Amino acid sequence: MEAMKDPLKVIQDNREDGFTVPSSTLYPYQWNWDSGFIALGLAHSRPEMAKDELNKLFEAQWDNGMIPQIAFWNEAEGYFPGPEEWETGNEIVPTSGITQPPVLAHAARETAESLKDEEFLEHAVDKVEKYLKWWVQYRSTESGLVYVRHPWETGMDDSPAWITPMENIQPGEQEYERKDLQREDSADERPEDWDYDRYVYLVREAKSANWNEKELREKSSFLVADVLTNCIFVRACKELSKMMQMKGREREADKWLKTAQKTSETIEDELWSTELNNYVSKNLLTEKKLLENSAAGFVSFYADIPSDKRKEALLENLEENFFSKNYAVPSYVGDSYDSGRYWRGPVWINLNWLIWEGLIGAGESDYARRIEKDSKELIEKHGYREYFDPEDGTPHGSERFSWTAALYEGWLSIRSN
Ligand code: 9WN
Repeated sequence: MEAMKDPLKVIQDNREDGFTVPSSTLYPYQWNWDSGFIALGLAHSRPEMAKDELNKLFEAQWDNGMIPQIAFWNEAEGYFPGPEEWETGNEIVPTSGITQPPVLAHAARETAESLKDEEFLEHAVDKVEKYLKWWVQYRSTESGLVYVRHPWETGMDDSPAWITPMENIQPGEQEYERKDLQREDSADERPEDWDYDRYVYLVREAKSANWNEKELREKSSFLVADVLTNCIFVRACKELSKMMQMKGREREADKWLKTAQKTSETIEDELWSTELNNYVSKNLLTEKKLLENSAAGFVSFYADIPSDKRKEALLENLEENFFSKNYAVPSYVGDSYDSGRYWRGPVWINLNWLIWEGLIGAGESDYARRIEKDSKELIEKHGYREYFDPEDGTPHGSERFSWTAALYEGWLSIRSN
């Protein structure tokens, strides 16, 4: 059985020159938050590998501070949109023109602590600080929420929460060739052409604005304060603050804690849904909440956001709607639920990891244990797959998926209590 094999073997097989591709078949380049999860999973048992992974990602940082969603270090076939579509003009390496949630800050702090490597810590602080400043300068609302301008930036690309904001986009005829449908086993679980037309439209819209964030703040057809990205941003600011403390930079450490605090308070004020007992995202073009019951809301624990009252309501929702399937945690429950379709229901190991970590921090170890147990069982039965059916565990998407293997390795190397 796959899982009886060493998870590190999967990582090694997916390893290129200094970084790991998420999957050698479906995603053959370096992805931002994938590398963050890979480094998080390896930080304890293989910190040198985690360090290489992060250093390579840092190298792709733009002059303005953004760390892109994809760095096209290598030549590969089979992925659309590739560098010729993005044409971002980045000098060091061709990249996409959008980002992903900043998981890398947490991964960098764990790696630095594990390695006790001053040089790496110094470099990581520089890079992460520049990146988080970019979020604050170019991607924040006045009230302190961060926002995304493409569903791919959320990492949960096909979440039902993006249906309403995408309905406002009129993409017209877009010419392009989808390459993700070449694999017959997963083709009918991938986003539909309706979604792809809009994904491509948004890429071309941003390209025609020369990737100018100020201009895109005014004219992007998609502007969403994604709850997941906000929670990961809050945690990232706290992680940067810890790294600054490790360097004795107390005043800056304090400043980043204040940034985290401001965003946390706004998440509390603006993103809570009493109807759903969950935190939700908000469409900034209409100022309306996107009322979908998504596992993203539970990542609030990871950022230590919920007050006691909300914590109780969240746990009730988790127990009633997300623990009621055979395997925790389905990525979404609600009208558009589909147990096998991409981000519309299946269990994803990276989300499970964030929720698990948050619940441990919140002292909810029983809930956390269930998530760890289910995740391990899915992997041990079905291998290092990209996502799993929450009802019967059917594995889906790519095989030998890197973050699944790395986070499994992480669970083997850290105990949950
Ligand atoms: C677009 C690489 C990425 C993940 C995302 C996941 C999927 C890409 C795609 O694969 O997205 O970024 O082409 O579908 O949704 O979370 O980072 O694993």
